[in-house]
Amino acid sequence: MTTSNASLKRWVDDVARLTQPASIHWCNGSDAENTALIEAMLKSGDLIKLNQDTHPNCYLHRSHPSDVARVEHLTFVCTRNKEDAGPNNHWMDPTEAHRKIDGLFAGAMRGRTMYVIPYCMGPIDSPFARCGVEITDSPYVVVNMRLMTRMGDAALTRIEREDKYVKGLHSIGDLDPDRRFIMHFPEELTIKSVGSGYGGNALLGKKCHALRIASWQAREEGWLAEHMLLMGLQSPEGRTHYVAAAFPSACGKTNLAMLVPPASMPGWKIWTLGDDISWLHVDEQGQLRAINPESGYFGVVPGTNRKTNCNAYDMIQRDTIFTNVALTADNQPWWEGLENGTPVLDWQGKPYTPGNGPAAHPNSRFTVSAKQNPIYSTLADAPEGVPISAILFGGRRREVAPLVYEARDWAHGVLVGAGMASETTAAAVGQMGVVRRDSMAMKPFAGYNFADYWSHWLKLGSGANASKLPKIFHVNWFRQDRNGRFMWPGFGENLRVLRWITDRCEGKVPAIETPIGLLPRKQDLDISGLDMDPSTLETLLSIDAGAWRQEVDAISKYLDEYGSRVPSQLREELKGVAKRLEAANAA
Ligand code: SAT
Ligand code: MN
Repeated sequence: MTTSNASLKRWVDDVARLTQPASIHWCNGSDAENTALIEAMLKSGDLIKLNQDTHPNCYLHRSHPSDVARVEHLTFVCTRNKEDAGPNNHWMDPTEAHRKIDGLFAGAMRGRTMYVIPYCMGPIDSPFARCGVEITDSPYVVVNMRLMTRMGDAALTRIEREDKYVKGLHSIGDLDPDRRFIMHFPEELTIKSVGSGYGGNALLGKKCHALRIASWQAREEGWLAEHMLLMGLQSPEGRTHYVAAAFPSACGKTNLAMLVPPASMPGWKIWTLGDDISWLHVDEQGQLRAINPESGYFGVVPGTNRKTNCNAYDMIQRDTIFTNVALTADNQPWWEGLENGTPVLDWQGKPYTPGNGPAAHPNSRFTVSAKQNPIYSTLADAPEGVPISAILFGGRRREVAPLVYEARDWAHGVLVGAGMASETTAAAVGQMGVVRRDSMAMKPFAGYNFADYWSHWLKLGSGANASKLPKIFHVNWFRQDRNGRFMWPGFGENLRVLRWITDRCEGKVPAIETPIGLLPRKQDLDISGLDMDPSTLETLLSIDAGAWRQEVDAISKYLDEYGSRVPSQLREELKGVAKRLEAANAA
């Protein structure tokens, strides 16, 4: 097989000349192709068959022990002008970057098969979808891309029609971290990734395309590519609000998107559209709408069980690829937080000894088709997307950030998103639990200068129909008390907070004006049936003026790092918060 598209054919030929594969395979996305790839990987040891009685069609992949997460320090945005990449990105001159990485690609696929994967991010017939082609020497990448994107013949047909697509070149190379680079050339709509076979480093449709390159394209074309889950909240009266929510990696996006309503909220229904990425557009009526560009989930496994999230738990009992989980004696996947079973082999395949670290890697993952989600929204495939009522920003904050607050308006909401901070997690290599600024949860994913990105957000809001703009909220499920215990139960109980949010969207309840935004009145947040004393709720819904003055100073310093490109409107918004804090202090 090949293609009628001359530029694609030429690129594939060029790559083959550089990387020297033994053969070239054009992926059509069929079941037969998938089965053959899995068979081959079982033979080569790339995949291990899990217990087919308990977990039909489930497989385990163990990645190289040095290759278990995204590598932000090896991820580059290569723009002609360094300022365009901004202080939020590592930068390399594009000519230098191509030279360096092409050197690593030279002969990299010798003796291997080169797979050409045409894919579409978003419903195949959506005007908001965008296509790409990933070339890779990893069959694991192919079977994952088949779950995560609309991959194969239909995508190729669209690519041939449009003649515009993102080019992604990937090779696992020799997996040596010293020869590992994830490089983005947004001006050329090109990605080159070498030396890693893991998740976001290798499945180029995901973070590399749908966030870094797409955020760049989105600014040029007037839309937003965001690190946001997408969900519908249906009230017992049958009204559905769609919400997009940005949280950093491994902060519970998948769980929130698949939330199971608590017993205290009968009649509520949740519909999942996406768990990681949203592409947002203002439509002709000035309404913000969103699609999920992905078609599957690459979710964190540890902690998933019947109690925390039975939807997610049920979904991964079949047709799932597990990466870096542990194994029981009868070959069932095992991870920390699972209620039963005993691990005998850890994520590296070594005999498991308790007390010697976790059995499953903390960033172990499942890959599964979104269609397996029991609460998959029928609108997830709608080409026009869904109208957005509310945007949520949230991080992991032990202190300072209250359970929930509402921004005063769009511009203030942009400040709330820009000032977001969160403790780091196992999703990226590096120290864990350190608070860092993570604007809109896009620190690792914005493909251009954050200062320009904030301007773009502000501009998008001013160009939309103000009465139709979604409200913006900040939430924090992760507040801890003095003894380090979580103060809010999280998981399904988060719906109590989401209900307040939809009440606000419908203008049903008033809110309390504070210097940082609008907070719920205690009586409007239902905590019936929760084992929570009133003082805990008090703390969750109050603001510490001293801590917030420090927060404002920290955000101000953070904005300073971005110099003169920072939009003055954002600084004005921050000054507004500072002034209101002073006024409250004086009163
Ligand atoms: O490895 S991924 O980037 O796909 C997962 C994540 O960090 O969110
Ligand atoms: Mn993510």
